[in-house]
Amino acid sequence: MNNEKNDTIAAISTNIGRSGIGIIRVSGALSSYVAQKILGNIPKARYAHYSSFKNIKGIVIDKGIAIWFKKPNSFTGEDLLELQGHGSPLALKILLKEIISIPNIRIAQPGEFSKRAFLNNKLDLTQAESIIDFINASSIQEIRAAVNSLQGFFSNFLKEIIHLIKKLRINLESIINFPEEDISHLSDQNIHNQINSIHKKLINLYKKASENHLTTANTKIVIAGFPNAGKSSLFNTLLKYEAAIVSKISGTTRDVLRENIYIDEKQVSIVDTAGLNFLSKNEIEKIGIKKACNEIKTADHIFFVIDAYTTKPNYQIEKICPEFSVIFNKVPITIIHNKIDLTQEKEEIIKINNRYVIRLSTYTGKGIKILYQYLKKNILFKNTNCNFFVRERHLNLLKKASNEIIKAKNNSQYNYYELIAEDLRLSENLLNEIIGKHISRDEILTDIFNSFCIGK
Ligand SMILES: Nc1nc2c(ncn2[C@@H]2O[C@H](COP(=O)(O)OP(=O)(O)O)[C@@H](O)[C@H]2O)c(=O)[nH]1
Ligand SMILES: [Mg+2]
Repeated sequence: MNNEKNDTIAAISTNIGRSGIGIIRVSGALSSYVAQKILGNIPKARYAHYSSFKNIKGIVIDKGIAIWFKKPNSFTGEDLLELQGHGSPLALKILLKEIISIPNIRIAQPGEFSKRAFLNNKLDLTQAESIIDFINASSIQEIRAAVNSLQGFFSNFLKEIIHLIKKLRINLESIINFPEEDISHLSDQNIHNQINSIHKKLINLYKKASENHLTTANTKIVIAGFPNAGKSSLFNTLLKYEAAIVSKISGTTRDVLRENIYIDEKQVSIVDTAGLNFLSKNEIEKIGIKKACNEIKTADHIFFVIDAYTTKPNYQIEKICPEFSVIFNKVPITIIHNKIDLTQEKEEIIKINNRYVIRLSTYTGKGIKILYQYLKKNILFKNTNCNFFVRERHLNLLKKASNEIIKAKNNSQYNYYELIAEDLRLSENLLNEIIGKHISRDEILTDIFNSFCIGK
């Protein structure tokens, strides 16, 4: 992204396409000059003015509402002019062309309005990120989470922990710098306890954040299992059409099939895979199994399908599938005990060995309702009061900050005050990086704001 922070920028902020209204935003020191040129005056701040939008020659291009925001009381914190014209893509482009023909005014980069809002302390970084999450939200839950993040839910948790770390650091600095002074220093036990309590808070936040990450991200469910268990039948059932070939012939599904479905407006990616026939000698089948393994490794959740008729009710899939025991410990699994029409078992959901097992039949449809309910309640919307929007970047930094606190905890056992202070300082910096404090590295900001659309 451009470093020219002082440029005045302009962009069409609404979707390009025919619509009722189209908005152009101009932000920066020359916005007032743009207002003079296009409207003939600088409108009273924060009032809606019905005006003519004219080109440099004084010819009217459009008529609409102009709103003038005087800095710092604007979205970007700069002087900002908003022109709400008719939603004609052509008229908007002509108007924008007029604006950027004024010297020192250029088209905004993607996300540059939000970046300026962040740089001018109008938003912290998690709040700025939540704007794009809000725009991209694919479910009501995600909208709620993004709004909460925008209101500062996540950053408030972080700020509380940062405050505790800072307070403790100040105390430690006083012990390090004035050990002999007659000041009442914290006891070693107290230091240890405070670090413990900070660590607990960080772990809780990380846990909450990871849950939110899963509930808000596009969840990928991989259907896996042995050949002929009914994986493709389940895939088709969830898709509500015959996308995958179903047959009695073992090894029918060779390639990975991937489709998106919507459940209560939340997008879920469903993946059908080849049966895990590890003894296969067939080269193509072997490639399919390798592909299946890659999908399993990157799943948010696995539906492991078992043929109730041929497979004994042995739900310890780690034992029947030792190749995957490591992955199965990491990715949550639900056992789909399929073909109950053949075994006369009843449709139900039970918990065996701490894992849910759903007995159903893709053939008769029995138990499918239970599966949907489970999917919604336990996988997609398990945290319905989903507090905030979490990104991979946040989770990584939280994890790193937590690791520094663990080091501080260890060092506190030996009263290594200097080392503890340093660990705390690093942890504090990492947490600050989440909310964007002390971020000076332009690439990070560029990465983040580049995912925005132009005009935002
Ligand atoms: N009786 C019965 N047969 C099923 C059921 N689900 C799948 N099948 C049959 O099992 C065979 C294998 O199904 P398929 O979905 O291709 O299994 P995959 O190899 O795991 O993908 C096919 O003949 C299906 O018709 C079920 O619930 N009941
Ligand atoms: Mg199949």
